[in-house]
Amino acid sequence: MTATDGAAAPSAAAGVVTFFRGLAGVQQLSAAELAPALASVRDALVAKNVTAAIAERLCDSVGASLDGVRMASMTTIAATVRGALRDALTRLLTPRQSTDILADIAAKRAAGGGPFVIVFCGVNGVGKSTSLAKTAYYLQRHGLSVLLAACDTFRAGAVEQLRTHARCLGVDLYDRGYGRDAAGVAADAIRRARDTHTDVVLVDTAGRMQDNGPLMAALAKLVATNHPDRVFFVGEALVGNDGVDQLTKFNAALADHQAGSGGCASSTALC
Ligand SMILES: Nc1nc2c(ncn2[C@@H]2O[C@H](COP(=O)(O)OP(=O)(O)O)[C@@H](O)[C@H]2O)c(=O)[nH]1
Ligand SMILES: [Mg+2]
Repeated sequence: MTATDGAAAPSAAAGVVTFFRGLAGVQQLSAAELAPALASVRDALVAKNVTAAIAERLCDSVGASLDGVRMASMTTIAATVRGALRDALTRLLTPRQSTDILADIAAKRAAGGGPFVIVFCGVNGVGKSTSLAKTAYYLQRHGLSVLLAACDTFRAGAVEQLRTHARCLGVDLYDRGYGRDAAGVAADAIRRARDTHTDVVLVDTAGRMQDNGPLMAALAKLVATNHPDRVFFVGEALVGNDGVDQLTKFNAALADHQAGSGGCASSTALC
């Protein structure tokens, strides 16, 4: 983008408001009058690679906030649309599960519940092991002891990569080499952490494509048999809407396996 492009482009919020300009003379908004403007907003969001389902929910939410609102002037419309958009986005982006990992770890520790276990999953090469190492560093900085569990027992070099991270960070590593059942390695690592009173176990896993049934079942088994406190899905930001497909299928695979094994789906929802 050139400097001229940037100067000419309206801000994102102003851009959305322009779709509502036609309503300037309307005294009280109704669903029918809002429909064309909301349809334009939805099309603009989809054109900007926002998932259709999210664009739809956002517009429904904004529409519900504006329906019946009295409009004094264009200034009122602009402020009302911005407020409705902000509220709708806040509602959409507010996590349903606690994101205060430190508090959750402290709570489990206080209850004597054993090590807090986090599994990292995602497709191949997205940065699972790197994110795991960064998380270990973050937890260490907050005074927690950490064990890395080398449960990518498939990809050549995965164990050595994690060993290097562990050495650089000065944290313990549990590994049993390659070709092992990842669920069993994770179980042994968690046992080791319990015996050594380690606060957190970070479980590395092999990458897998969301459409690969057998590999997804192996991940689901690891999760269902080890009951981690969190499953972190690591995604590549640049893949756009494919990330939603990945996340949905990872979630479905874990939920299906838990339903089959009578497990509790909520404890392992992907974050
Ligand atoms: N640019 C960039 N590269 C990253 C990031 N995270 C990981 N990488 C690199 O991507 C490659 C794969 O990372 P890795 O953690 O091994 O991915 P995994 O296969 O999902 O475990 C490595 O070369 C990392 O250094 C990131 O956030 N940005
Ligand atoms: Mg890895």
